[in-house]
Amino acid sequence: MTDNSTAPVPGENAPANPEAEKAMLAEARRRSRRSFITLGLAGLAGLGGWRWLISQPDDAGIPHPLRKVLDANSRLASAYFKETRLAPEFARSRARTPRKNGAYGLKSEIDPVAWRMRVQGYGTDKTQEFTLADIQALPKVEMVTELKCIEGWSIVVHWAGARLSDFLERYPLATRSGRPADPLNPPADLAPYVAMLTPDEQYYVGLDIASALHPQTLLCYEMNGEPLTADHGAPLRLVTPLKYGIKHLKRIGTITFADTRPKDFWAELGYDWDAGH
Ligand SMILES: Nc1nc2c(c(=O)[nH]1)N[C@H]1C(S)=C(S)[C@@H](COP(=O)(O)O)O[C@H]1N2
Ligand SMILES: [Mo]
Repeated sequence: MTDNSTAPVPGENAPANPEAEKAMLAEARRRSRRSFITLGLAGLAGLGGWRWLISQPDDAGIPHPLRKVLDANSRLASAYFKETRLAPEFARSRARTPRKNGAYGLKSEIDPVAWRMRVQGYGTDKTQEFTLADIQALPKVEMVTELKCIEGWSIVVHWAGARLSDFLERYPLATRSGRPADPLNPPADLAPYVAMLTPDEQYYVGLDIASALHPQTLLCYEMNGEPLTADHGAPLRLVTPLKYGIKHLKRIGTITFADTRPKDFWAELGYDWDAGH
C-alpha cells in the first residue's frame, strides 16, 4: 500500500478510518501468519527459547530461511539451541533517507547534551543513567538494512550504533544476578522482556529478549553516515530490522525489563505485538 491518504498510518495519527484500519489489520495478521509458517520454530522465539545461531562470517548478510543447529560447544550444551535469522543487508549505495514517519513522543525539544538513557535493572528499583558517549564507547556496528513500515513502504538505510546485546553485556542490567546478558551463554535469570519508552512516555514498545539480543538489534545514533536528526530519533533510537518500523522506537528515554509482555503502542491499537516480518 503506497497511497497512505486513506489507510491508518502507524506513526502519523491514530486510526481515523475504520474500514481501512480493518483491512490493515487483516493484512498484518496475514503477514504474521505467513512469517510464522515460513519461520516455523523461529516464530516461537517469544516463548523464551534461544533460537538463533550465531552466524559464521561467511553467512553475514545472507538472508537465511530457518536455520537450526544444536550447538556442539560444551559451554553451550544446555537446554538452549540457537538459530540465526538475519535480515538481508544491502550495498551502501542503495541507502536512502527515510521519510519522517511518526512523531509520538517527539513533540518536545530535545537537548542531546542533557539527554540521558535511564535503565532500570531487572528486579530492582535502581536506575542507571547513560550518556550518548557511553553508548558510543561500545563497539560501533554498521548495517545497511531495510526499514519496513507496516503501512506498506520500505527503504534501505545505512545505520550505525551499538548492539543492545553489547550494551547488556557491558552493563549487566538485564539479570537479577548481575550476570552479563551474553547471547552465547544466556544466564538463567535473564529478563524475558525488554520495554522501551520515549522520555515523555508517549511512545513505547516491548521486545522479547531474544529479539532484543539479536545481533542486528542496535541502539542507533547515526543514519546514512550522519548523526540522527531529531525527526529520526536523536540522540538514540532502536533499529531492529526483523521487525516492522513500529518497533524502531525513536528517542529512547527509558529501558526496563519485565516478566510479561510490556505495553506496546501499536499493539494496543490492534497490531501484532511481535511485529516481525
Ligand atoms: N518515538 C517514536 N518512534 C517511532 C514512531 C513514533 O511515532 N514515535 N513511529 C515508528 C514508525 S511507525 C516507523 S515506520 C519508524 C519510522 O522511522 P523514520 O521516521 O526514521 O522513518 O519510526 C518508528 N518509531
Ligand atoms: Mo511505520
